Amino acid sequence: MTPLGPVAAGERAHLISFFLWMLPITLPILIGTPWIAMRYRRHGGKGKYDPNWAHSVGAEVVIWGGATLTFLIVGWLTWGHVQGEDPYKPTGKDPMHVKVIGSEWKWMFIYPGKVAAVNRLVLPENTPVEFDLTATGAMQSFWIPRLAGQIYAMPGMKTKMNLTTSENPSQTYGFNSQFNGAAFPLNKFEVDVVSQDQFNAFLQEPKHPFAQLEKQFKKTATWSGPELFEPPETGFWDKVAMNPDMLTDGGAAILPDNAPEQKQIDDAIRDELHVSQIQPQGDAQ
Ligand SMILES: [Cu+2]
Repeated sequence: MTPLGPVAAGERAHLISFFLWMLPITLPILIGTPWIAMRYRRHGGKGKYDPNWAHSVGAEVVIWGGATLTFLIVGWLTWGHVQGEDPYKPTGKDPMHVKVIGSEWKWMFIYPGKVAAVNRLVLPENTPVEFDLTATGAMQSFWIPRLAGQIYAMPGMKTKMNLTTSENPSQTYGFNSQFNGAAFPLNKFEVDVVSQDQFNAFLQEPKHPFAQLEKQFKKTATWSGPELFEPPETGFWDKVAMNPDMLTDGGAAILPDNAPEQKQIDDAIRDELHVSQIQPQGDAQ
């Protein structure tokens, strides 16, 4: 609830305004339900017993009129919200492009022609950014709560999300909010918003060959390799979007029982969640 950028700030403002505009409906229900139950209870109640009562024009007007008015207002606000915060609409002139590939259970970020990164998103401050999203394997949900989101990324499909980064350098995180298998809780990434100078330095950091990324990305469920790689050839992201299987070995989300990788994932999740033991697979029947 502490936004770092204008898109998240707008989302919070709308959440609060919807909450307030719904109060004329929710408050009378929350207060009226126990009050009526109390007043008209069978023993010791104060309400008049009137079994033949069936209709009141006044009550109808208040109930339906109030509800209609509220829905018109909330509907009108929603329309403005949808228009104003369309994730496909760039938040500024000439947004920076980052191409994203969500996979089980890691994220690839491609800065076209510059660098490819895994689980690390570095963005310059005060800059409009357009993410192009796709996925391999299971469906993913891309969310950077303090900046914007969330948008589903699906294999074989393309979508977009636009945001403006924080005015000053900041650090936050993004994650996959779609429950999708064993290592779902590990499916997070760092988000560093840095000055333009630091961003240029980031682009110059030493990189590993892209072929190594491609090979390891296919084979591992969670990522423990290096973070920065040479960028892939132009059009790589589009190729993956057309043919998501090229980046998975049949999908890692469903591991065979006793796969060696399962133990690695269990250990990593245990560390992350600070629990002492994870039930072996198959015990939960
Ligand atoms: Cu879809």
